Amino acid sequence: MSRSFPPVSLIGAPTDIGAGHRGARMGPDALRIAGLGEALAARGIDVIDRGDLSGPDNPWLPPTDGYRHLDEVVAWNRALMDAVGAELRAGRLPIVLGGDHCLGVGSITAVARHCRDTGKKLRVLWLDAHADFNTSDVTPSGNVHGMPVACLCGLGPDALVRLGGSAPAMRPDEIRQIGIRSVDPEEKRLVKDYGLDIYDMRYIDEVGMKRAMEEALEDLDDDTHLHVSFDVDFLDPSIAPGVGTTVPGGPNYREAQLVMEMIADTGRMGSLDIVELNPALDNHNGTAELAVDLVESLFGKSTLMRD
Ligand code: HAR
Ligand code: MN
Ligand code: MN
Ligand code: MN
Repeated sequence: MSRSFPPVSLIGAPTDIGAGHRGARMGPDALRIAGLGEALAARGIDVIDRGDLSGPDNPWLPPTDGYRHLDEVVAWNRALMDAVGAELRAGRLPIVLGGDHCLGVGSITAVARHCRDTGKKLRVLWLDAHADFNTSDVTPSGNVHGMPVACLCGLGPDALVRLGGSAPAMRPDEIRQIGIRSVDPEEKRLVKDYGLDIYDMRYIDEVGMKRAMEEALEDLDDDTHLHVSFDVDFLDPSIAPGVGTTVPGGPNYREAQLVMEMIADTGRMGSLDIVELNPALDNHNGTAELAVDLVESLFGKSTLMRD
């Protein structure tokens, strides 16, 4: 193996508190059953499974003031921020097993703080069908999994925006979004106002995934901590049906593999979220198995003999 990876810690966050469908709470076990830990260990990586965090149940209530379950979302994200921060301080690479994408707030707030404490630059790669840049004023659903990027950039409820103390956790120029193909009308205006760097499917169709990824990964240096937030609905639903909010027209199997291989080639990935997997909607755990296959590529498994 030509690359070496830091020791990895798996952190389960079994909740669907920010989602519009129940079932993502089963994501951590589905990824374990699909062999995530064993697959990484087989690549020579030191893996510890820290087990699951605990947090409030999903009360399944309608939105209040534009948010569903905001207090519960905050509780889960606080627990996750603490767990991710502890792994980073110990020199380990945390892999968050979600859970829905509201968890990106806690995970990335911890990563951003770690970067500030260690003098590193932050680059977030957000692999998703959605921009996740809604606010309580414009959300069509009240589901907080549609809001984490806005919260991280300082636009959202104080309890999430200030989760890590200093706010905002990151600047819009620290994130690149790949695979986007569903943005709500008012959300479009917000992502333009904030100047988000979005490689949407139209752009990927036009220039190809290779060039889109080269641009998204530009200017990484030895001092950059790369965080990958992998929303499984990034993938085309024909290969990944086990998610709550499928959107047609996503990356196919080879395009997704190329994304992961190009990230691995940077050697800079320092943390990872795997979110939105919903085993209740999956077919024989196939989407979880695909996610594990892609994560193996993120950790250097190449389909060609390039090592
Ligand atoms: N944009 C829609 C909303 O805010 C759907 C958001 C779906 N988000 C996720 N994560 N599945 O990307 O309600
Ligand atoms: Mn998402
Ligand atoms: Mn999504
Ligand atoms: Mn680090």
